[in-house]
Amino acid sequence: MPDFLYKQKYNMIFSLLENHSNLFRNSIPLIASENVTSPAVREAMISDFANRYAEGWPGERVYAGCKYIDSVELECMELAKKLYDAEFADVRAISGVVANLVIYSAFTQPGDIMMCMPISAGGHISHGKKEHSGTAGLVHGLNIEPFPFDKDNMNIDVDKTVNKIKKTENNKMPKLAMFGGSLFLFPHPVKEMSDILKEYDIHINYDAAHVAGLIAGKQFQDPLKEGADTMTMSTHKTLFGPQGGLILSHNKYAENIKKATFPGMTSNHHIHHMAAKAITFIETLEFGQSYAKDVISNAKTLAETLNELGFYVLGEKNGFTKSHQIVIDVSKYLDGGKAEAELEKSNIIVNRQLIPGDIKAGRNYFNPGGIRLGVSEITRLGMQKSEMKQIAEFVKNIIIDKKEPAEMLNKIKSFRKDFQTIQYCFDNKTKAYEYVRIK
Ligand code: DSN
Repeated sequence: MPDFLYKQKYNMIFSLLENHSNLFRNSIPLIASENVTSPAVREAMISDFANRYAEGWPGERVYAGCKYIDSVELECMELAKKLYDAEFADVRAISGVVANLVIYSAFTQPGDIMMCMPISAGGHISHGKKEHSGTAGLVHGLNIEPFPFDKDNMNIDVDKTVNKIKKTENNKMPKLAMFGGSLFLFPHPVKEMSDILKEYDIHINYDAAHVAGLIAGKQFQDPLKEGADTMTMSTHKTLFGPQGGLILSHNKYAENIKKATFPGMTSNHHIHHMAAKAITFIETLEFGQSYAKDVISNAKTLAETLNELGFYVLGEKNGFTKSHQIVIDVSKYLDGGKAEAELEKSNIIVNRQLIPGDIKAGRNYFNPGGIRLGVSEITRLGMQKSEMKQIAEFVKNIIIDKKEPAEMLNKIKSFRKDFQTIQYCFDNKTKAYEYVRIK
């Protein structure tokens, strides 16, 4: 290829990056697993930490040049422990999936059984079985036993789970119970089940990836106090940090976790993201409670309005949601994949969602019955009750009224103009989706 074409490609990549920022500046981002970071978190991510290695534990690194990295990491661990009122924090997992793999490696052997939410009812792929290429089965060789699920309550069925455990033969007893998941409307019954799980020597992990910011903001359950032995999470969903992972636990599990994290699951642990986690923990200690309250109240308003407008919103029996998520069964109008595509034409960004009953109805991940909406990002942009009502109306206009995408796109771009700054942070002079040029 002639050299000048490389420069064209180089420029093209940067234009695509700018186009992406422009798209999100003009969109209503409702992916429940996403959020936007503050300018402070972005600054930490482009620091020189991004170029360094710091394998091991602070003070015991296998490289020189780590004195400032060590100071930040020690601070980061202290902040994580304070935020989650935990005895031990390992801030090195580079994602929620890696954090879960650390738990699998530290507390189970390949061939052991893990009980968790079925993917068809909202379990995460990292909890999945080998046949589905799920991390637990494929990478660590765990066998998966689903928690019985109660569709009306949209939650784990406690009585059926307890019966199931009591009837299980000793050699088939799970070694690990994994709470949490991707579709996560209501707190999971950790408190209700921890005694029985402990009676059978089952390690309890709580995957807080989705609800980490709500737990930190003290507006959701507190898994470690309710009986979880360990808690894993990603750091970029309701917790508005960089993409990354975090593990919290009681002191007695610290050494197992440390070894499984390094050298087990990570070599370098993306030091710039570690620094950005520290900044996120400070922001969350300062602003997390009001943010989490606003997220949950926004989710409730959006769910109630969608319901009033004629949508079948799941979880009605328990008030639709107590988290950042809303799940709608759209199968009366079109499938979840098509709903996702229709909404995207007007810059409303959601994801299709398998919902209970889909597999029996012959649906799969490509054409599930539902869509999932999350309000973490739009709350961080300062949207409140009236905006939730307006967004519900937009969704209705597109899915039920089938209005022209071009007309909707204009309305949505204009609605979006007033929400360009990050809230719940110390410094926000750089706009939320500003493309920052430093080259
Ligand atoms: N798949 C993501 C979710 O949306 O839940 C998390 O990894």
